[in-house]
Amino acid sequence: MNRNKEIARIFEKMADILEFLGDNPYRIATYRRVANVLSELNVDVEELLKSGKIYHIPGIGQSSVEKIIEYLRTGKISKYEELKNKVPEDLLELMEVPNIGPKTLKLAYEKLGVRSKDDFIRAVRSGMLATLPGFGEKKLQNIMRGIELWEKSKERMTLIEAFEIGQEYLNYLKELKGIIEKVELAGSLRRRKETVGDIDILVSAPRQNWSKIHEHFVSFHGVKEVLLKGETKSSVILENARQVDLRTVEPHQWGSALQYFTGSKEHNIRIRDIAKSKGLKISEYGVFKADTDQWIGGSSEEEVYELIGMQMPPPEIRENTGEIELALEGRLPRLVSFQDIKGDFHIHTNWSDGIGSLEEMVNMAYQMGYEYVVIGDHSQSARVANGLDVERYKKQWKEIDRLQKEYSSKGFYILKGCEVDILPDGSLDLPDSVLAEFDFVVASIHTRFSQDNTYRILKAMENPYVNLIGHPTGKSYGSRQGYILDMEKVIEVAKETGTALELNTFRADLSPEYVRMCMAKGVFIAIVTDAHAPAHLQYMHLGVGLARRGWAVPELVLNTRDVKGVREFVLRKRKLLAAV
Ligand code: DGT
Ligand code: CA
Ligand code: CA
Ligand code: ZN
Repeated sequence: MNRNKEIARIFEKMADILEFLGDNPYRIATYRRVANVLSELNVDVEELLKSGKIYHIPGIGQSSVEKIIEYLRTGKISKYEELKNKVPEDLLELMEVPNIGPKTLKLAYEKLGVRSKDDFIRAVRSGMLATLPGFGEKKLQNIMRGIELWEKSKERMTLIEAFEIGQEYLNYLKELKGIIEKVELAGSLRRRKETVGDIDILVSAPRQNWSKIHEHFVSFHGVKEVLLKGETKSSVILENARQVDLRTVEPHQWGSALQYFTGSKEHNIRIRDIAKSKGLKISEYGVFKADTDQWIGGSSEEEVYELIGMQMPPPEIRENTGEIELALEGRLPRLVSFQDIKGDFHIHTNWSDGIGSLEEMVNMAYQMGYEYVVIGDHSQSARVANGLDVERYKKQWKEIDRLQKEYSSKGFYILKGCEVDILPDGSLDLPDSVLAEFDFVVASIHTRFSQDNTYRILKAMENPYVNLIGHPTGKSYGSRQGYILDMEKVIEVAKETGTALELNTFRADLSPEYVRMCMAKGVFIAIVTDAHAPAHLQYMHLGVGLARRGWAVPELVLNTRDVKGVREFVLRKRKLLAAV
């Protein structure tokens, strides 16, 4: 594993502490230089030590080399441990905040008695800091803003937010046509994790173009702060406090770098071990023979995996949760992909709380390349969402019939559906006689989460007309806690009753673990966008990624069925529960 980054960070920290302590400026500069050199190196520092080349690198002196050796041997640098004890931990953390340097903290420490993060924030807010020389209005504002950004940047963003920033950045980098060769999102965003820490982007290009690329990268319109601008790596914080990292590699390193920076870390650790056991060595720079260091490949990701004798697991399942074993045996399942998706089961129009008209939403679904869409406006008890009563549903059906005439010739179907509320006692917000007239029914809990939700959902599933349980867990991207629910029981009864469970792209509420449970038990999931505007329908791409993280196979994803197959699914349940 490449340790350069970790070691660089420690040297940076040591420099910060020395500066805080008012140490010799020469020594501080030395540490900062080592940190810079290390993070810029495109060779593993362990390699440099082995070959002795480290002694020839300008900027890294003898005593720094000794510290590096110590770190590689013991995982610690004693000088750093010693220095850390001289500064309150809180202040050490604050030094990482943009616009707050060790010098500022030193002043605050000495003149105002600031000993903790809270002390410092108080000193800023109360105007105490402003009494010190050199702290004008502008500087104080920057410090406050720095704290806010820093606190926010410690939160993870939702996949949707990360994806939108990532796409915008990709398009921006693609303006460098002829200068860059390939560009791709990496890290947890490429793995479609439901929350993303920072956004990682990888670019391949001939080395002579790199500085131009990094210059362009840090000049993106939304950049608030450039954390690092180097030859191989740059890092920025955007106005919205999100961090984006860029790496540049040479074209022949593309595959191994993409493999490395996609992660997950747990997956990569296993991959390295497997390579080792075959006398190979994998790094972001390629696949090498372990004994001779001869480069044997890595220009494509497929090649990396092929060279160590395994199938390439899709990025979404690279979590070391069983994919490696199956890939070694050549038995990875085929996961659902966007091309398999024939429709969306849960979208809203401006008849309830959507902002798109029926026509606009249907048109967008058609543009997605689907064969059908289910209109799923809220039922009457959802008053804040302008839910529909029976009269209005009937009116809407007329509209749908009219619109269907236009779309029939295009082979596109608009299915009459609803998102019916599951009431506190588990009954539904519409009578069976009305539910029976819908083509497809989604039932969801929207209120009174303190009730027995397992009971409510089981009861809803026992209704012959309910085909899909909407956002079954009530959770939202890890931010809103789900309600208390016995999911195993829900999955069991879904199977018994022929009901599907929803993977809702707007909330990412069905976790990969639950999707895997559904797959294991033979329970259908439906990937839905819960779109409230036409543009939301495109989140199906992310929904498919979330489903793939749960190893969803096309056979158990309801959206892969054509309209006939969907009608069969509906009819099967009605027959099963003796409603026809
Ligand atoms: P995040 O940003 O917290 O959502 O998660 P990731 O997976 O995007 O992690 P990040 O941004 O720290 O690094 C991106 C990828 O680079 C990560 O998935 C694997 C690789 N990587 C980065 N640093 C290390 C490391 O120290 N060891 C290993 N094995 N891999 C690393
Ligand atoms: Ca990341
Ligand atoms: Ca990163
Ligand atoms: Zn909904």
